[in-house]
Amino acid sequence: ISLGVVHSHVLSSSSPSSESLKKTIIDKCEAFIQNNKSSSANNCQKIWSAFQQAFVGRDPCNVPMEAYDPLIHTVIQDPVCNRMLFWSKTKKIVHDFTEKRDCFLTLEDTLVGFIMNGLTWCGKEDSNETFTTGCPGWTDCVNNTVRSFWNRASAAFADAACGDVTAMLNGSIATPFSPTSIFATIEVKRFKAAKVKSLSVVLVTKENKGTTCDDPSLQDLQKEIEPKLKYNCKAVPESKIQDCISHPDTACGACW
Ligand code: N1C
Repeated sequence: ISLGVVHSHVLSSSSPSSESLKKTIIDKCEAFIQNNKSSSANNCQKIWSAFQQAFVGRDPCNVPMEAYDPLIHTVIQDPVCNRMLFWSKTKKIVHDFTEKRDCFLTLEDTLVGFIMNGLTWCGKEDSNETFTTGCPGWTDCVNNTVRSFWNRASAAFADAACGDVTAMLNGSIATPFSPTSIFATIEVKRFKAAKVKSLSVVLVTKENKGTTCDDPSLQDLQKEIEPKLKYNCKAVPESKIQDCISHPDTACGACW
């Protein structure tokens, strides 16, 4: 069955002032639902209220990922077996690709991922305000508001994984399977052989230079996954993926 996913990245990417975080989130939520009828069981007001209770009134460096449990449980999201695309250090090319085609779906193509993508937010201890500036950065403290959200949303996305799963990794960096990435620390650990049949790594390389599928970090990845889960890796020149981005009629299966 077709889930009729429309890639709505273009619809909203405005950066909100602090008074309008609520409006930004509700607007993005409603825009997504407009374009993805399979999400229409969701209630954007309820999503906002579950979201804000995770961080309002809290020290922005002390928001554990579990704080977002109520948000994750509020969102209704169908799993899409065989089409889930994970990534690490390849954000731009991955989304340039999924924007053009419906054969793969990243977390940002789901309701929560779409809403929060590109946003910064936090609260303050003993205050009911929300902020979109002056919030701790990604590496300033481990349990920061934004990072904990991505950890929790990524965990839910990986828990829902089923069938053949794809991961696009960066072959132009020293360690394509970076041990500190969300992909390594959260997602890979949650792929369960009972549901996930295989993991296919697409290693994006610059014209057959850089790392190969023999890279030690990819050996580590292979060791990490459950033995019953099939693993394969293919180095694909970035230009080949770029060609697929400029020619959206090319069958997805021919892109790597
Ligand atoms: O740490 P990473 O990559 O391995 O995380 C990527 C991994 C993907 O498979 C996604 O499912 O984790 C999920 N994810 C997002 O969906 C996401 N959207 C935006 C993780 N991080 C995400 N961001 C931002 O990208 C986040 O705010 C942070 O700045 C980067 C992390 O990406 P990475 O290190 O390349």
